[in-house]
Amino acid sequence: MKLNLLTQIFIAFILAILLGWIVGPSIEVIKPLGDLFLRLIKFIIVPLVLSSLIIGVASIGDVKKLGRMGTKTIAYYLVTTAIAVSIGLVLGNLFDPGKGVNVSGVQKAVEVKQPTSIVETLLNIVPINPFKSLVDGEMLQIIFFALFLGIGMTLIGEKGKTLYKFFDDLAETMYKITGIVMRFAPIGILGLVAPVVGKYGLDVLLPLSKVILAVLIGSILHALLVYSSSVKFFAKMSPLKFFKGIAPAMLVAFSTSSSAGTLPVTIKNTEENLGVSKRVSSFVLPLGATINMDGTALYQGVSALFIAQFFGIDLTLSQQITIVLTATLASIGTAGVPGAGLIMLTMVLQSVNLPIEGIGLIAGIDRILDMIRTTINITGDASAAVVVAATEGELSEDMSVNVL
Ligand code: DAS
Repeated sequence: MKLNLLTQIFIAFILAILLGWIVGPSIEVIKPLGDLFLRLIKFIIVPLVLSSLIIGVASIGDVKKLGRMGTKTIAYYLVTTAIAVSIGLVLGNLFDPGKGVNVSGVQKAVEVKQPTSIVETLLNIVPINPFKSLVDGEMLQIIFFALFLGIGMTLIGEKGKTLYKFFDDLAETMYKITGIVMRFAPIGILGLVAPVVGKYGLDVLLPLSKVILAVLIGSILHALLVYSSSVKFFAKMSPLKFFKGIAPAMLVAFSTSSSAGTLPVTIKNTEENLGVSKRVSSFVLPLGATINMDGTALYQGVSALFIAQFFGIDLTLSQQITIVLTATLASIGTAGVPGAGLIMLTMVLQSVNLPIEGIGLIAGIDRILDMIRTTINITGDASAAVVVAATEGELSEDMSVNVL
């Protein structure tokens, strides 16, 4: 009996948890399988995002409609991210994760790279040399380049046809390659998840279990409250159909901790399972994978309170409002790669004068937190694609849920 790919991925996921738990740290030996899968999905990201976003923009064919879609997309991203960090702060206040933590159980402070300031992050979006941006995989600059190339092609009309055909064929080719790469997902997920489970014993997880719990419960609440109501209200879509349709991408995001790496699957799921048109998915999703990080913002709300409580610092309401603003803006500059949120947490802590060495307290379990927040990040992107498609009349109804 041939199992469909979603079932294979799910079985691989359960197997990985069992293997990691039974075998323990020595399961590390299969980690290269996970690294190979991560490399395969990173190898397709740049040509996929570039070609799909150019076609996404050019196929809109109307700069006014593009402006409207862009406004809706950015507004949705900022509002949902602000809600996410607020939920994180509420749960951080309710759970008091930083009170009475046993220091011996947590990792010593680690050297965390200084993040760029918000102004630099926004300025950095404009590429000085777009070809260098492609080579370096600078996603925000690639998106900027693709947006303007798409707009330019729209403005030159007929003359842009050849270029349009080239990028359209490239996008189609990249989708096909994505399908081939995703056949390797079950093995890759085994190699990604089992070593993580094997590495984190209870001695590391227990002292910080309240942090993990607060992020997990906050993430589930955010998904159930915000995404369910968004797809229901704007698209008349049943939340069950939404979550079932995006489940494969959620599993890949959880396993890879990379929104960018999951992007090919997020695009496939939103088009094939949720009925989002290619030009909406090609526009909304590459943007979201880079600038929309609800899970990360929520995690930063919880972590800021955890660190404040650990050091016995009381955060005033205005300081917590500052955290909402900083985390929302910081999520724009957070790259869709593993561990990016931990680096941006520095900016959030600095905004309210919290000791940044507190980051070392959670660095030890950041991989676990990253799996959870990345899953929410891509689910938020998919909900945005459904909302924008529905409000632009580009959501087809009769979609059975295909599995990858
Ligand atoms: N892992 C990042 C992502 O891919 C999120 C983060 O590190 O916060 O979305």
